[in-house]
Amino acid sequence: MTESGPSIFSRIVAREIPATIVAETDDLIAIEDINPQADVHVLVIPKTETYANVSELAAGDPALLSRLVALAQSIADDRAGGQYRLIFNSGASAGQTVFHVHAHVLAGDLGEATLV
Ligand code: D5M
Repeated sequence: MTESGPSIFSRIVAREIPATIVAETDDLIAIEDINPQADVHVLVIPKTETYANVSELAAGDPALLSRLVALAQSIADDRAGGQYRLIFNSGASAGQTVFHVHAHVLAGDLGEATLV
């Protein structure tokens, strides 16, 4: 929660705005990215918005980060033979636009995707 209210991902978790949900656990949600950059482009997101970026998550709840990676792997197992690229943008100048930690899972035909 910021001065502008819950993050867009918290609003998706709360079903306040629609998204294509591909997996959900007690503390994670995985959705199709609204602007896909590859064949498979899924966001894996802790339900809590406590952590703005992957470093905060790693420091604050490493077990949750580990579960996030495991969910990314299972999505890639299902959809891309287990091979994938995992990207965390950390900071606006690195391209982060949503300050609620999330991993981009890119897989399949990556095309020209080098950044997200
Ligand atoms: O990535 C933020 C990502 O979040 C970006 O790839 C678009 C995606 N996004 C933003 N809004 C939505 C909704 N409503 N559904 C699905 N995907 C969304 P970043 O690393 O912060 O640049």
